[in-house]
Amino acid sequence: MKPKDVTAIEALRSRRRFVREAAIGTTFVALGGLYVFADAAAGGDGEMRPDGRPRVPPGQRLLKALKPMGGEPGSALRQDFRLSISGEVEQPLVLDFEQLASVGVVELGLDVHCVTGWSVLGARFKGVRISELAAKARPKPSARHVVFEAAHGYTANVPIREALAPESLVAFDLDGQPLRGPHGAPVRGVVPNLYFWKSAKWLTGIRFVQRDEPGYWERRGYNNHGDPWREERYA
Ligand SMILES: Nc1nc2c(c(=O)[nH]1)N[C@H]1C(S)=C(S)[C@@H](COP(=O)(O)O)O[C@H]1N2
Ligand SMILES: [Mo]
Repeated sequence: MKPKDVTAIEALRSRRRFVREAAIGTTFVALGGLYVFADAAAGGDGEMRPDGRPRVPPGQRLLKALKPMGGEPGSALRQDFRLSISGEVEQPLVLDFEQLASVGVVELGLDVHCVTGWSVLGARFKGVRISELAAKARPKPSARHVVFEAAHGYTANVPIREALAPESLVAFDLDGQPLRGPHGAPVRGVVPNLYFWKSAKWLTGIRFVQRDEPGYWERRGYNNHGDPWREERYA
């Protein structure tokens, strides 16, 4: 290979590295809303998170893509979708898909950790921050927990602080495509800092409550909180 080609390849390599690094934390405005592409959990391909915890929690192995884990699906049609925001809020809301998608869309690279032992790093979810929805509904000071409600009575409870973390989303696209049916189409919760059962698929509601209400799996032997770094797997 001629030295010139080697130089070109080196330039390409460093360009790629630059693009990869530049993508982290970059904010850019796109049609109709704010799009942020950021690797919220880690800052790229590092082994530690900004909070000092390892990127891969103990006892987890990596998969390339989400594995469909089942559950009883709701309608996958965006036109059928309604999201109610209820409970301890000043302004209860019901949003259809269009109204949801007009709130302020972000795209985040998020790590998900399933209690059964698999993790996916940097799954690219597009959606709306739950904190943005809360800003519209205005939780009362009495609100301490959030209950995610889904089709056929599935629920998952999350402490309000974790539900309103900047990386907690209501998501409708995954890796550049509309969410597929088995992953909760048209809209699912994504609470990446807790085990994935907290991320309700076929989402229908977000209810703010004063007293904690163990959800579907939490009443069936899963840990009430579900922190992957503490291995809060089962009760
Ligand atoms: N509505 C609903 N949401 C759900 C579930 C379910 O059964 N019903 N299962 C949970 C569990 S246990 C996991 S691990 C994840 C799996 O999401 P995935 O199928 O997209 O991988 O969804 C969570 N959300
Ligand atoms: Mo799960």
